[in-house]
Amino acid sequence: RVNFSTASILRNKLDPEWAKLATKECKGKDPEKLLTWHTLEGIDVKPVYTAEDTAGFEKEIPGKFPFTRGPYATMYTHRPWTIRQYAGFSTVEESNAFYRANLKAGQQGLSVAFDLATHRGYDSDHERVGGDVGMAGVAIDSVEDMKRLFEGIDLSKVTVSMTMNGAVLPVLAMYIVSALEQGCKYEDMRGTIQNDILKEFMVRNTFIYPIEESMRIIGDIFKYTSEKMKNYNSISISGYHLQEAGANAVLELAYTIANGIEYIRTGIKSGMKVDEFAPRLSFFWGVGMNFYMEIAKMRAARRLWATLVKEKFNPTKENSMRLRAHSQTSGWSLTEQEPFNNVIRTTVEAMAATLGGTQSLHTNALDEAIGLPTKFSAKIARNTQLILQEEANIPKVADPFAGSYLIESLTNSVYEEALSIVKEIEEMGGMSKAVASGLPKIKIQESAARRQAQIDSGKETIVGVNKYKPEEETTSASNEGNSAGQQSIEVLSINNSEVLALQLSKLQQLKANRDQAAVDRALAALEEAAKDKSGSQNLLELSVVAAQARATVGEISYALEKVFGRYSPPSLLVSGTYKSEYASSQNPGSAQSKVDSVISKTGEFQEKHGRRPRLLVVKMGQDGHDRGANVVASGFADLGFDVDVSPLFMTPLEAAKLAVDSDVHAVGVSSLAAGHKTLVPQLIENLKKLGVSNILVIVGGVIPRIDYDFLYEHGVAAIYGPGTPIPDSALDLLEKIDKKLS
Ligand code: 3CP
Repeated sequence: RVNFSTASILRNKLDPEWAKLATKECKGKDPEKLLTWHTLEGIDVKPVYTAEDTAGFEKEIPGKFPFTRGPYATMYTHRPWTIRQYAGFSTVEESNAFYRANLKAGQQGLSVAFDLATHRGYDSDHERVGGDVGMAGVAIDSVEDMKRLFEGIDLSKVTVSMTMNGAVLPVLAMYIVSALEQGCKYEDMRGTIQNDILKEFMVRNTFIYPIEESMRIIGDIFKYTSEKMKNYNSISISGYHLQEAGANAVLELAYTIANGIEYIRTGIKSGMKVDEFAPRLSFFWGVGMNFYMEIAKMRAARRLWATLVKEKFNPTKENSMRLRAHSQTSGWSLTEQEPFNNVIRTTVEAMAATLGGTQSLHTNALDEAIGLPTKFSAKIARNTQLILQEEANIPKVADPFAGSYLIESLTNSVYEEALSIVKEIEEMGGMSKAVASGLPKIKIQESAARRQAQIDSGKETIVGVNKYKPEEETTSASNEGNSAGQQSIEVLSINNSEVLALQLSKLQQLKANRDQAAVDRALAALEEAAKDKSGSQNLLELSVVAAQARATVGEISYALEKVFGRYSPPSLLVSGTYKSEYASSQNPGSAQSKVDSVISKTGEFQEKHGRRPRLLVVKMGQDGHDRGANVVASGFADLGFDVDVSPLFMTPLEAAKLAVDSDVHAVGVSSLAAGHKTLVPQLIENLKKLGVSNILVIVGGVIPRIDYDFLYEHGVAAIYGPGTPIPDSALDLLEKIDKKLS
């Protein structure tokens, strides 16, 4: 295949003939210095590639080890990628209607989004989840909900992916029971369960149990599905969330592959041979705006996985080494400002994903930085894929970028860089140990802070946000249409209290009509099996029995929680990265930067008030998306604020008490899961009840503009939407605190 050492040497050289021409065009300046692109991944991309850059590469074909060119020989020429849009909101009735309409309109597979209460293993009536029920996904409490979710959808024909990790046992069990009660046989159940808990500990935070116990659950799922559900993908090892949390392409790739290796070890530890389960491991990539890099990443990923699985586990089946992946265009790349630009971004990203050879794809809707997709925006997102499949002829050729001097060379560089990170993790004893040490989380946070600094300083362009800002903004408005003369787009809003009331009445009904003794027996059996450290009883098998008896998500999760405990992560924060990256992103000799001016203002504040401005950044409800919160917290700290970060999953009362105990000037709420209208007013109410009137509450994250007035009326001091540079929000907050104190 590749002669890496030759490739590495060649990579840094420019073709001499070209260099001569370029020097002339660049008027004597060194073209290498002038034009080389230093990527966030630490790779230097040259301005031009020639045959020299691919010298030493062996010829490869798709469908054959090491699968750089694709897992199948014919790729899309035989079967295009699956158009699989991720969706779920409100009640099972509403989500079911949405799925059926989408399937009718050209969508080919389902991908279910569950609400955060379900993710964290709570029933809708649990005291910690009120604001989350039905908001960022569909609410599921029992197998009756699950059956209704798939009513009229033949589970032996439509492949269903479920994004579920923490509460994977009850949710997968309920899916299995729903399929069986529909008449679907085990071997006809086709689909994917995300089930990737390691990345939850790194970034996404919807874990329930500690690492070791969570890995035992994964082993049980591999075992059960490999015996009974042979066509079911037992895991979706996810880089997507790492990218969304700020990882660059190389970090995303390396950590995902290292997670995959750890999962193979988990399967072997639970008594299987690698070939019994590895063919059904699947992957999931985020695809952002870094077009060439994303294509190279997907090609390098297949080669890296195949090579490492072969080397470490010596499988006999080719399929054990074949990496198949779903991809999602980047939610992070979407902007609240000028949301129609997001259609273009998503198209570019979808092209990278398909040219990179994805098996299945979700394209984001244009309004996802603002709120939940509407029917209108979902249609455009789906049509983006249909147009690529049926108008643009992308499926007509397998791996069309093969042989490109740039892409082959970049594939090689990404491979090498990622391999060295995988080795680092392996030297730590594998990913479970690395995760426990906190290293991957910190590395990803650093990468996120660096990127934010590049955007805030203008080094990285976001059209319509930090460059080419329009005079008249397009913004979200009410469903009725325009407001204040601005162009507006519709946003979907969910009535949380209606969904909650419906779920509560369904739960009551379920509990009144089931055989309670059978439920108690099933839950007791689960608890006993959890206690048995030898793991002789399969926890998924017992969860299926409990789901059949109509035990709820919360009850099944709690039976295990009683034994395993509920994991609470330590708070980790990077320091100094934002400030130093901002400084190095600036043009040399430019005037005092915004960062320096905020730092001197926080210094003046300290002199005037005797202490630094103090901010508590909080995450409330079950929303564990903490990239924004962490980036803001470390950015504000670099600007001279004292910053506290709350534990995840606070109730509004707990957050208010923490703010008072920490004696802060302001509480910054980060909300990405649509819980703001319930949770923020409750926080302010609780602060008042605690007798505090001088703590400002500010809000950031995904907040639709139509909710701004509602939040201001409830006492919010400021809202900083996506795209607000950190120095701007810091300065604004500083002035507001100063005014309040004066
Ligand atoms: C495909 N097939 C082929 C060919 N192409 N056969 C011959 N020649 C070809 N060229 C066959 C396959 O072998 C397979 O059959 C069948 O066709 C389907 O193809 P596939 O590649 O397996 O495609 P699909 O069923 O769509 O499965 C794709 C993967 C799956 C494997 C990636 O895991 C998947 O769908 N994942 C989706 C994950 C997802 O939706 N995640 C959403 C996360 P056999 O099965 O018989 O082999 S959303 C998270 C959002 C953010 C958040 O968390 O908040």
